[in-house]
Amino acid sequence: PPVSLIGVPTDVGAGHRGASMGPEALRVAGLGEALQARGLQVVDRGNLSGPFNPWQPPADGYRHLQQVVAWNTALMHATAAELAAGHLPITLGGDHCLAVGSIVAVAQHCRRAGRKLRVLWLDAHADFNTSQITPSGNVHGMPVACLCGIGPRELTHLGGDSPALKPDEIRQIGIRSVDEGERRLVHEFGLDIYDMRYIDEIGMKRVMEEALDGVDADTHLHVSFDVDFLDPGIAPGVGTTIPGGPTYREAQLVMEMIADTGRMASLDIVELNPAFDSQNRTALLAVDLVESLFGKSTLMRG
Ligand code: DIR
Ligand code: MN
Ligand code: MN
Ligand code: MN
Repeated sequence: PPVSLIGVPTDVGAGHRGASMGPEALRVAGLGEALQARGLQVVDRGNLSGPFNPWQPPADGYRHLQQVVAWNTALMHATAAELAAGHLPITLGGDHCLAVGSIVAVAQHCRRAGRKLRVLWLDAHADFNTSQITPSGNVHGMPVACLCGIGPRELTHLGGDSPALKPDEIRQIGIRSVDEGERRLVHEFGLDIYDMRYIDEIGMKRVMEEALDGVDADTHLHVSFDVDFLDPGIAPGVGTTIPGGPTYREAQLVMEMIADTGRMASLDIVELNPAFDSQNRTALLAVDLVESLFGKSTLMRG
């Protein structure tokens, strides 16, 4: 299907400024051209607009909740429109709070079409905090919890019904930073977390086989790619680097194995922060990996 790029230039959910520059950095790194070179039809919808970042401390456990809701509402509608048109939407973030809006739209699209949904959450973090347990108040640490029904009503019910997502529809890969209260909550909800230790022990190939198990012709696969998933040595351009992430080769394998399923139908690229990058190298790496996600490989299919 045609691919639609949706720029969402905001950092209202993050603890550092700069992810708002992510969409343009991805464009400058050649994302659109790279996808076209894969033979895809690419439509760049430009950037959504929304409130500026007021840079306030958290209130009642949330930073900038009203602004987060505004951006997510806009993204939910934009994503729904692309899916309804049969396009494959790519969210160009922006911080990871945006996955609430994109995934609520994807989940509704799947429910209506009677399709199964599988979300792959590539991240250093579990993003399963709540206002009670968050160490920061930053909503980019909360989107998975919101999607699973816990969080502020404006986000848990963004699309009307809640929860948007059942815990058994998501697989988290690359996780290596989970806050104390968050750890209890992910166990309580039974989230499937392939953390770095598990990846070290059984290897990325088997991890991906497990994470993709059950994905079939009837499955809508959504990939939520937080760029801090990658090892900071290769991807310094993010706000919250955590050491010990996947290597270049491991990350390529993740993307190639997702491409092999042929089922990816929507994608978020989030948390890229050009203010922490050098010479746009992290954006260039993200583009390289997204090419693999869309089927580029050394020997097969050109
Ligand atoms: C941390 C950081 N767990 C928090 N989360 C980040 O503030 O909730 N997620 N950076 O991507
Ligand atoms: Mn994240
Ligand atoms: Mn993260
Ligand atoms: Mn679909």
